Amino acid sequence: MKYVLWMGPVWPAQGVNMDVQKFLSAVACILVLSACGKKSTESVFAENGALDSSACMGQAVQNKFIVQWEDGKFTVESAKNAEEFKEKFIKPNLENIKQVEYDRIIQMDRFNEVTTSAVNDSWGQQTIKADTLWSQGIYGQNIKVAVVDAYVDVTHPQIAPRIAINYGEIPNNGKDDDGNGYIDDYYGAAFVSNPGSTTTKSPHGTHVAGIIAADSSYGSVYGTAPRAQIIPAQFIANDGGGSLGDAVLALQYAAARGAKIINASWGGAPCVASLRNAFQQLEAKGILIVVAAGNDGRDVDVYPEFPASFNLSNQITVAASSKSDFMTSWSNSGFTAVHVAAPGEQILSTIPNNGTAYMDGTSMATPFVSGIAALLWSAKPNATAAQIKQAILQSVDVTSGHEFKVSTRGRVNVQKALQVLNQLVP
Ligand SMILES: [Ca+2]
Ligand SMILES: [Ca+2]
Repeated sequence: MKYVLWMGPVWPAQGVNMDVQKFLSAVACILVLSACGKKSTESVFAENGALDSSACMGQAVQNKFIVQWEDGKFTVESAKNAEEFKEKFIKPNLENIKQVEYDRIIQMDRFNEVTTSAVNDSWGQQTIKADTLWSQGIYGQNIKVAVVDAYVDVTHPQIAPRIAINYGEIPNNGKDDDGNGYIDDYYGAAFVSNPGSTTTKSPHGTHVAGIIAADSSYGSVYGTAPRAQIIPAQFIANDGGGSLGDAVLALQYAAARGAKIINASWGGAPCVASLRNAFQQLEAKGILIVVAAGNDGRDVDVYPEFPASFNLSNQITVAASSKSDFMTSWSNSGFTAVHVAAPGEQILSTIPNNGTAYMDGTSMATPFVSGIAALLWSAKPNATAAQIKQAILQSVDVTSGHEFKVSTRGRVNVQKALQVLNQLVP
């Protein structure tokens, strides 16, 4: 099982026919693990009886380990092998370790993009009525949204003004000037332990960032929340490779930088105790996570994808609607785990080197909802993540004849969402 960037058009569903039984046993083991009262070197090591390793379809990295500490922090550690790691690392630190998992290689599928010269095409922003908030001076100002994804081009003219600068940090001096544990994180940080050989920048992260917050004063793309601030937290290399450990570190970084919203336009493997724990920590910090449902045309209530199917209280999982306001043929769906639809077909946004491109995917639908959340939060800064989620879910457009196979049956509408939020947060 691999993690994929949820961008269409539809990919072959290879490797995604998850064995439900294996999944269930993995879940059971996670439950057993969390209920486990007595700690030992073996019991905290999730690969050794505590978690069914056969359900972990991503390739384990035999010399790297994701450690979750009792204080909630995650680190990724190295050792020659599991035995050495248990002996030399887990044993002396057992008291402070909550859980250990093998790190796992995750490989994104390739995706298509259609580059285009500058055109004005903001059908998605129009469909969700973003302009009705802009005309009230609500632009997502002061709200930080983390793009936990591939590379984000912070020099793109429409993105550069929207990056959340870490002013305590001096860039490119090889030092962690602000002492936050991350060297030279002036714009953001990258957690890519294996950069691969591809030097052409992946367009995915820049496209996602543009849908959230592209500044239309400097180009043809309209961001949904054009004054929100983007925190780039890269864990996917240009060749589409990444690891579960890097994803967890990127999520942790986003939270430390003050993200209110985390955009997760990716998904995959069932072996995800660390990922779920990381999501739950974000929940405890009041952060909203917006997650792509995936592009396999499947019901994720029946065939779970993660993180799409976690269905945590701080999570909104997003399907992709078409220009004609139907579900796209390739979008994943589910009446329980998927909450809303948002525009995800022929979406114009930014790509590296001052470019623009059309792309399809729940990867593109997800940042519309992240942008909506930023707009709402900037209108009501004291709202909780639960209230923002409630406002978005209770205000969808449900059109007779083309209801969506999502828990709300509808497609997001930020004009109505603000009305609901105004009721929830006077
Ligand atoms: Ca720093
Ligand atoms: Ca520095």
